[in-house]
Parts: sequence; C-alpha cells; structure tokens
Amino acid sequence: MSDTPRLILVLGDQLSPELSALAEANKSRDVVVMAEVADEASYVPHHPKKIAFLFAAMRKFAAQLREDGWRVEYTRLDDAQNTGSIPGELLRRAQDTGAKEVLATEPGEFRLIAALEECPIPVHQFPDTRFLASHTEFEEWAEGRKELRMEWFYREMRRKTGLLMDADKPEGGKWNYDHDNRKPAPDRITFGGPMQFTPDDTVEEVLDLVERRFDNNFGTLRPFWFATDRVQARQALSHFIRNALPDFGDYQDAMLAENRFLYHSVISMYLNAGLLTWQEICEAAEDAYKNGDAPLNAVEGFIRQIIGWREYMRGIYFREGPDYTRRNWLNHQRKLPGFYWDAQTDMLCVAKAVEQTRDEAYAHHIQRLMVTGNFALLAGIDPHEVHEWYLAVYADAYEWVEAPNVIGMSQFADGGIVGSKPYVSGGNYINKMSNYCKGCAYDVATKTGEKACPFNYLYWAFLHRHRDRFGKNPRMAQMYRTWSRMSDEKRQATLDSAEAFLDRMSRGDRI
Ligand code: FAD
Ligand code: DLZ
Ligand code: SF4
Repeated sequence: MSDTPRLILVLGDQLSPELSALAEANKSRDVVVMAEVADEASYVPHHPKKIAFLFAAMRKFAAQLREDGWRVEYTRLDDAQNTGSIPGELLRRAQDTGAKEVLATEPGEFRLIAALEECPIPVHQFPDTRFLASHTEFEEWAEGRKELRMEWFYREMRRKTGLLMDADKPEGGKWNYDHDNRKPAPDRITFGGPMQFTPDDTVEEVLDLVERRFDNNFGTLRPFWFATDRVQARQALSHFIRNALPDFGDYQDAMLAENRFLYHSVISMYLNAGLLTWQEICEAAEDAYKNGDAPLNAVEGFIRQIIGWREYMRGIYFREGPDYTRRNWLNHQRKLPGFYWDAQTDMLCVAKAVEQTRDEAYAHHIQRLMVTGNFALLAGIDPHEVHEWYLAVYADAYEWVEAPNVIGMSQFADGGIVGSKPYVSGGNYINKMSNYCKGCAYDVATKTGEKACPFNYLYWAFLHRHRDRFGKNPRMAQMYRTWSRMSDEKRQATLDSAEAFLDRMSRGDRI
C-alpha cells in the first residue's frame, strides 16, 4: 500500500464519525481537511446563527477527530492563507502534504458536487450513507410511478426499518395518524422549549468572529443557545422526547404569537449537520411509545417526518437535478417584498414568523408552509427568490432538503411533483390554527376592502389567475365551485382588492 497521504474532506454538514469518506480512510496515512471558507459562508447571506453553529460544531468535531487519532488540517476563516473555497483549500493542502487524491462524501448541493468534480486534483465522492434511502433505492421506488406520493414511499421505509411495525402490519393497524394531529393552538403550552446551552470558549470565539465578519447579514446572533457537539445534541433530543413528544402530534400544526417552538423538537439543524442520526432519533421516539411515555399518533407523526418526508425530499432533489431550483411552473415574477427581511408589515402572522426567524434562525413547519410560504405563493413571488430566502435564513437549510420543500411543497413551482395541489389558504386556516388574527390590524372575517385580511382576497385571486392549471384538479373542484357561485360584484371586488394590495406591495408601501 502506498504511503502517500490522501486528503479526506469533511464539510460543515458532515460532522459524523460514521461518514463514508472517513470509513474509506486510513488514520495512519491520510489527512482530514476541514475549512471555514468565504464561498460556503456567502453563497447566500446565511443567518449569523447558522454560520456560528456550523463553525463552532466544525471546530469541536475537528478536535474530536484529533483526539481519536486523526491528523486534521483545519482552516479558520481568518487564517491568512485561506483561499476562500473548498477546492482552493484542497489544492493548498495537497501541495503541503503531497497528496494526489481526495476522498469525499457526496455534498448535499449540486453546486458543490460540481465544484468537486471540476477540482484539478481527483476527488472520489462516496455516497452519503447517513440517509436511509440511497439514490438508487429512491430511483427504483420512483421508476414507472405516475405520482411520487410521500405516503407510499414512507410505508416502504417503515417496512425497511421495522419502525412501529407489528410483523408486516403497521402498529395500531394504521400507517398514518395525521387525522388526529390537527388540533388548533392550545390555551397553555406545558413545554418550556428546546434545551439551551451556554456558549463555551470555542463557541464564544466563533461568535466574536461571526459578529465581526457577518454583521450585515439578516439575523440576530446573540443570545446563542444551540448545541454545538454530539453530546449536547443528544441532550437536546432526550429533553424533547421526555417533555414534548407526547404532545407533538396533537399540536403539530398549531401556531402561537407568544410561543415560538410549541411542541416541536428543534433538532433539524443537528440532524442535518451530522450531530444526530436518524436512527437514534427514531429509536428514542419508538422507545417512548413502547414504554407508554408517548401516544402512537405523536410517535408515528414524528417518525414519519424523519424517515418519510425528510428522506423523500432528498430523493426528489437528487432525482430532479440541478435545474430544480429554477423551476417556475406558475410563472410567478414578483420580487420578494422587503418585509421578509425586516418584518415591517401589518400582517401579524407574517411579522411574527419573520421576527422569530430573525431571532432564532428557526420557524416551525406550519409557519414556513402556511404563513411565509402561503403568502409568497398567493402573492406570486418568483420562487427562486423565495428559495434563496429560505436557504439563507434557517439554521437547518441545505439545498437537498430546502429546495424540494420550497420549490415543490410550498411554491408548487415544480408543477406537482411533491404535492398534488398547492398549499394555499385564506385567513380562516391561520385563524383556526393560531391566535395571530386576534392581534392583527387586518380583519380575518372581512373578505374585501382595506381592512380585510389579505390572505382572503389573494387566495381567490390566485385560484382565478390559475384556473387553467387547477380548474380540473378534483381536489380543488369544490373551491372553484364556491368561486363560481359568488356574485359578479363580489368576485370583482375580490380581484380589485387583490390588485390594489399587490400594487401597494410592489411600490414598497407598508402593507
Ligand atoms: P419537527 O416538527 O420537530 O419535526 C421533526 C423532524 O422531522 C425535523 O427535525 C426534520 O428533520 C424532519 N422534518 C419534518 N418535516 C420535514 C420536511 N417537510 N422535510 C424534511 N424534513 C422534515 N427542513 C429542513 O431540515 N431544512 C430546510 O431547509 C427546510 N426548509 C423548509 C422550507 C419550507 C417552505 C417548508 C414548508 C419546510 C421546510 N423544512 C425544512 C421542513 C420543516 O419545516 C423543518 O424540518 C422543521 O420545521 C424543523 O423543525 P423541527 O426540528 O422542530 O421539526
Ligand atoms: C453552510 C456552510 C457554511 C455557512 N460554511 C461552511 C464552511 O465554511 N465550510 C464547510 O465545509 N461547509 C460550510 N457550510 C456547509 C456547506 O455549504 C454544505 O456542506 C453544502 O452546502 C452541501 O450541503
Ligand atoms: Fe394573518 Fe390575516 Fe390573521 Fe392578520 S388577519 S394574522 S394577516 S391571517
């Protein structure tokens, strides 16, 4: 065997000891390369908390690898020799060490996969085995199907893992307990929120760096409370399983103006960066069910998000290819309004979602889908702009998971690959699931005119605008019938209200 070292690339969202590139490597021969680089930190204006989380977690992971006997060459953002890109750092380290090849785990974004393919030094990209379904497995599942519905894929994953299975039957007799999981916001939340961690010296050093270098990015850096290593991430997971999982199902779709986390786990940033595995999360949830600590509707709903939605979204991203983020099936062209960056809007639901995104680099699923996503779709915002916003502002955002959620699920820009109908609603849905409307300057019960909730008239204007696309969709037939039954005056007043509102928005007026 040659003694020439090889470089082992570990990216910021690959902080897992079981990473395929590390499994292929030889501790006594090879050199691990990790790098904080300007290219990765600025391809979208990431939230400062996201950058701080990744840099701190990268530094701690590098220290752990060294303790485990690896030679690690780590580049800090401020290092004088930093070339500013991942390929640049690989070339520099290759020159220093004499390495002639690189072992990598396939990145989660096409942009970076292409950059590694084009790198002057050969880079072998191994499959990312931290996921349940390989690309081939997803392709085989998708092959020949007319519709790629998550539910069918999820059942395969249940069978494959044996999670919540009673021999070959689903636990409790049903695959999906979503029907029980749509309760509106409760009066009182008993969960105090995700576990918070006091920054240690490593984190403080990174916070100072991020404060200096990314001061102009959207988002509040301090207080910073994320877990930044595996031990802490596991504590955060246990805290959720013990204190919130039992109510996760019931209130999964609820929203509250005064509570940012409800019964959500807030672990996606840890899972996506590699600090937790899907196996340990799902096993902990299943154990809670088996021990009688959490009901089936909660545990099934939670496990479905991880082995169902998360894996399915990744499958779609890699199947659809690099042009996916440019899809615009509805031909929406409006610019993303400024209030997505400064929360200056009278729509309280949107203002609250943006404020908490700014403060926490987090919003839960229904806020992302039915508030900021719903509004962007109704208002006809360019889906690529929407995509770039989501990719920047959330601590858990990488293209493989963000793009199918935004382009597919939320904006219907892929023409119906992820969803069979667009996720749009008027103010009624938001009012039912939250307490936002009570404190809003707009009136959710009013349908047209200046005081009316904008979601109300924008909803009908959206259906009207896209009748040729959705008019024959059986799942939307009822809504089109309702629209058709309205009087001409009412329909015209609705369309006029929508047009006037969108004009004001495009002019930059406060809305
Ligand atoms: P919980 O509600 O506690 O759910 C548990 C876990 O299930 C999550 O941690 C996550 O790993 C997984 N999960 C749940 N829903 C999804 C989903 N639709 N797709 C993939 N995984 C899911 N998730 C991301 O990880 N990164 C993103 O960039 C991202 N962007 C989104 C954009 C939009 C428009 C929408 C509608 C959803 C997006 N999601 C994204 C999915 C989901 O909103 C987040 O995973 C979830 O809010 C994370 O919070 P949590 O850990 O408290 O999740
Ligand atoms: C998101 C991110 C950021 C902000 N910075 C770095 C970095 O400096 N170095 C690094 O290796 N990775 C970083 N990442 C994560 C990468 O962007 C991520 O690996 C790709 O987007 C693929 O998912
Ligand atoms: Fe949002 Fe409309 Fe309710 Fe205001 S009234 S909070 S804009 S849904």
